[in-house]
Amino acid sequence: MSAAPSHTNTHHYGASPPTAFLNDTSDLSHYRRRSSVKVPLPVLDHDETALSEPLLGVLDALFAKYDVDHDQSLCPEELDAFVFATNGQHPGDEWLEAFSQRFGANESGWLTKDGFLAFYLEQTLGDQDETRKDIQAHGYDAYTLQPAHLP
Ligand SMILES: [Ca+2]
Repeated sequence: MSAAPSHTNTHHYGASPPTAFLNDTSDLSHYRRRSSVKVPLPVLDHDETALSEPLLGVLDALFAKYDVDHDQSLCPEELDAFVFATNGQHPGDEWLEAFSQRFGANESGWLTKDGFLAFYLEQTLGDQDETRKDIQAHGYDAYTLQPAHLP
């Protein structure tokens, strides 16, 4: 009994958190209505069997960008440039050829756009985040699927 009995002031703290929580929630819903807030877009369609329209738009643009000679295919040099920009690696000619043959190649053995999209469908079905990371590496927002420099 060396210390005097403490006052009960501390018990009043219990009243604060619920109020603060309610305020936070209403702030958040207000924030969501602002146009500047990022809305995640799906990378797969509703059935989760095909790539979503927004992702197809991004992949179209990327394929066109790396198809430097506009022959509707990525030759080993073009594909290598794409892979390097995506993950910082040069996988080598053998890998590039096998990749193109596996997903879709033209008579020259070069990756077609269908092949490019087939790869992204397979990867996205297996790991959606991997595809979001890929497009982020190319300057797109991983969640809005928009060019990252746009507001
Ligand atoms: Ca080409």
